[in-house]
Amino acid sequence: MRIKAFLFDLDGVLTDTSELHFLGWKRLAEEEGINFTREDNEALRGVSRRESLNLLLKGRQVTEEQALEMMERKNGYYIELVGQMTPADLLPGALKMLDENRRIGIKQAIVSSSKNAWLVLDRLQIGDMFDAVIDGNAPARSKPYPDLFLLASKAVGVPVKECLVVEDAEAGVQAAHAAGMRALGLGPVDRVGAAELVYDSLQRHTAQEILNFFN
Ligand code: B16
Ligand code: MG
Repeated sequence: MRIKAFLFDLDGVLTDTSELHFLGWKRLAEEEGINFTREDNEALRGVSRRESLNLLLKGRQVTEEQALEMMERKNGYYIELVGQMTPADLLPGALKMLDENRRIGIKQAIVSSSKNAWLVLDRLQIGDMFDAVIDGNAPARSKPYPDLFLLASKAVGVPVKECLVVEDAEAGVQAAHAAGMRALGLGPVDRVGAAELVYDSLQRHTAQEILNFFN
C-alpha cells in the first residue's frame, strides 16, 4: 500500500518539549520530596499526563484530589516554559519535511497525547500546515492504544494502511502498529526499534526518501 499521509507525533518529533515536560515534572517532584531523574523521564515519553504522574509517584498513594492538583501544578510549570518557545524551537529538518509534504500532496496530521498540542503549534507557528490535529483532548484512550491514530486516519480521509506514523516514543510505535499502520521511529533502537524504519532525527532526510522506502 502506498503511503498517502504522514501522522506526526509532536513532542520529540517536531520539537523537543520532552525537556520542558521534564523540568515541569522535576519541579513538582522536588516539591513533593520525590527523586526524579532525566532517566526516569524517559519512561514518560509519549504517555499521558495521568500515566506520567503514576510513574513519577513510584507507587506512592495519593487521593484523587491530590492527583488532580499535582497534574495541574505541573501543567502550570510546563505552560510557563512553553510560553517562551518560538519557531526556532522546531527540530532540525522538521519544517523542511512539512513543506515538502505539502508540495508533493501528502496529507499530514498531528497526533499527540498532549492536551497542550495547540499551544505548542501556535508557538511554533505551524498550526496551518496540517490537515488535522488530533490531541489529548480527543475523547479517546491515549497511546499505546491506537485510538488517536485511528481518529487521524478518518480526519485526513486516508485508510490506515496508507498512513505512516512518525514517532519518538515506544508507546507511540506500539499505538501505530495497534492501529495497523507502519511507523518511522526517531531515536535510539532500544526505544523505537520496533518501527519499520529508524532514523536519529528528521535532519538530512526527505519525505521522498521515506516514501521510496515504504512504497
Ligand atoms: P500534556 P506526544 C506527549 O505528547 C508527551 O510526549 C508526554 O511526555 C506527555 O506526558 C503527554 O504528551 C501529555 O502531555 O500534559 O501536555 O497533556 O509525544 O504524544 O506529542
Ligand atoms: Mg512524542
